[in-house]
Amino acid sequence: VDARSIGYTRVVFKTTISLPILILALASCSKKEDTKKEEPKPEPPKVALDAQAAAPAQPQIIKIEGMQTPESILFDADAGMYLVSNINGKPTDKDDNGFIARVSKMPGSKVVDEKWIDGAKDDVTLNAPKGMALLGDTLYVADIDAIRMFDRKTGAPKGEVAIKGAAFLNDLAAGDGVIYATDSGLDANFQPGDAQAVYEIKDGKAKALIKGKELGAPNGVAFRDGVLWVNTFVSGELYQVKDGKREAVEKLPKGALDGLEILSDGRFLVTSWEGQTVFHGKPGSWTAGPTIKSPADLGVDEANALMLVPLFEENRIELHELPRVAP
Ligand SMILES: [Ca+2]
Ligand SMILES: [Ca+2]
Repeated sequence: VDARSIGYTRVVFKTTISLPILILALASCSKKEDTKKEEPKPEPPKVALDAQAAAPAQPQIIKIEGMQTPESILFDADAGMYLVSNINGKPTDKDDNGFIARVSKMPGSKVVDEKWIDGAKDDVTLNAPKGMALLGDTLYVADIDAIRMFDRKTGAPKGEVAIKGAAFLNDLAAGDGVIYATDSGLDANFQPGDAQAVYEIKDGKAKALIKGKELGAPNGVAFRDGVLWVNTFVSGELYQVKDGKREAVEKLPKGALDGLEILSDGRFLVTSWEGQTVFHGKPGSWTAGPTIKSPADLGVDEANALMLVPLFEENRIELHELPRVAP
């Protein structure tokens, strides 16, 4: 468990910077008062101070190990928990061994319940959990060809919505009283087929908003200001789904897109396996962020200015500082 707990580099960094500045301030104060009576006090260690002041602020990365093919992270702010979906095996295998881990939010993030929801239990079915969304008291989890529901507080199973013809349900997003779901339509060899779709789930029923081979393998989905956004794993595109059509289609600088989040200030975050990064910006204007290998479906904790990234092929999650807004 100790290996999963994390450090406080940010706090240490701030402390080392502030101490010499404090000494300098005290030294200069006393110098003004005492110049007539005493000899000048020794200069503070100027070289050391300059060296510390010149040190660049290192981006803080918190790594939490112990995951098993993590695909998605969702911040449940009410619970103060980062939920991590763990496929634990292949993303298309119905092996009923997937699980949802609960990681306490920052500061002091650590795994508090590794298998909070556990497919290995008899009363829980969870094969290869991927995207998640919260709506009311319910946690929704995409799982190959079904969307499973759980009690948001206890994790107890609450049923499922099976989607006929679904092959690779991937990400979920909550809208106005509905859940949106992507189906990447990938087979076991990651080839996209007929099942590609974007669904709306309402009152326990799924309806395809758009479906077909030309969708580029829809992956991340986000809903903001009445607009439904989707990114794609195979074609590397971002687009809106509107009235059964793709609109405002654009390619990002790199492909194999996975996670999609829209921040409260309107900026988009898009993870790219090909770019090994998180792109941030707005449609038409993208900047690459930190290097992250196999970055899957990220979450955000805006109060702590963090993006929460599962490293699909590394069995860990990383918490990175949110990109700052350009001055
Ligand atoms: Ca089970
Ligand atoms: Ca995904």
